[in-house]
Amino acid sequence: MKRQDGFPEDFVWGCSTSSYQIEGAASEDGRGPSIWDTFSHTPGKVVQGHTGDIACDSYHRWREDVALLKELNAGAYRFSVSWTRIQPDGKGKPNQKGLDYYSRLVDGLREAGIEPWLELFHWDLPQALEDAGGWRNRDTAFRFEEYARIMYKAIGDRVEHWTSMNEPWCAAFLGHLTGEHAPGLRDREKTSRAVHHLLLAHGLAARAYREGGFKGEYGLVINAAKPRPATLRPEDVEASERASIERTSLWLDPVFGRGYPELFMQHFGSQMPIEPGDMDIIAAPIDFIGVNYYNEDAVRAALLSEENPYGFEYVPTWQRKTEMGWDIEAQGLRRILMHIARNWPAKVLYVTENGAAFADAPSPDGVIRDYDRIEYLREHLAACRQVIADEVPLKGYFVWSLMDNFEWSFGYTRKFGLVSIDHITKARRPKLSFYYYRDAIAGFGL
Ligand code: IFM
Repeated sequence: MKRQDGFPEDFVWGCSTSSYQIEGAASEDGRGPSIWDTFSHTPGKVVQGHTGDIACDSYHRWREDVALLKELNAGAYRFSVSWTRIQPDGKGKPNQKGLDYYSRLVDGLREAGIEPWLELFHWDLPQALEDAGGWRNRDTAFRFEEYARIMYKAIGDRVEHWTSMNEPWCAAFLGHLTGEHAPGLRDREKTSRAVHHLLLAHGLAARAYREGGFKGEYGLVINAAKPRPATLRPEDVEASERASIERTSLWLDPVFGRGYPELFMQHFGSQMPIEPGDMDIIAAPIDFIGVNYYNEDAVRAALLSEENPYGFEYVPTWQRKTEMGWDIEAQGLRRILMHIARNWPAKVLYVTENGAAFADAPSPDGVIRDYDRIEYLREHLAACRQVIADEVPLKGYFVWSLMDNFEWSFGYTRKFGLVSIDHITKARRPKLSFYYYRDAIAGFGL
């Protein structure tokens, strides 16, 4: 059944956040340090020395967050678990206080009629595991499985939507190749090792979920991208395909049992620590792909070389940009969803993140009139409606983010929220986009 605005009645309307970005309470109730605690406390890594020590204080104020979601009439809340609240050293006996926190949150959401969408890993790897080699070390994948099993056992009866991890591309490439993210390394071979072990961890955790006999939906969330070709000349069209490998097929091909993309293997295969049986584990069946989409780039063909193994370069574009410097191109969302639906046999797709950072200056009356964000959301929701009409199995949409939060190496200087946070009092204040999204959920947004 379709609503008047063209969205199916059972479309999932949600908001997303992640543990390190919102929780704070960094050393409370037995939580151990993660790589993001270390990274943010390292001078020069995060703008203005910001850290997630207090963040939005959601660890204490989660009831307020749930009340906001209820006011929106959101159907789902996608949040991540801080691994070091559960296992402060990344292994062994679980910390009951950490489990209790997520158990209370899950119960609070369900009482408010909001489905919890739980994500096991959103980049905050236990520092103790990093000290033992992090994602470069095969053992980390098995530690992840152990942690996943703890979570399934503790709240698998009350959470019906699980994702193993968020944007493993960022954990691998920003963390190990460009050094912009924790652990801040710059090494191609370490990146390749991280890619394989992240995927192995995903597969082990997905398999463990099935073995546990749980009936919920299980998925992987990626920040898929396929830059459009600058022109329709065949060489640019081919360059656009190659430009999408590391963000898209590198993750989806192995998860759908096709092994790693050939071109990636030609260049980096010798660095991939693949052991017999790994590819079968990675291909454990999943129910959905979560797609995080913010922007689309454009590329043209360039000479293939060791420095440019995929033979493409970015070209200037005309689109307006957000405060991240990212182009605003809602048709890019339609294109990436179509691309995935055509090329991988996913039963269901969700847009698990979409949103925009803007400066959001409050008016003298204190109201944040974030019409730029409203326009962004409206255009991207229209693109979702379009792909649904084109029979892409898109079943839900989550705004990034419910509230302004710790935007990684940008600290609190980039604001994506529907709700602003007073960083002294931690008071929450809805922006106009909050009310826009409430209308969109009710069917009046387009
Ligand atoms: O804040 C991040 C989030 O943690 C992962 N996806 C992109 C968002 C905006 O940069």
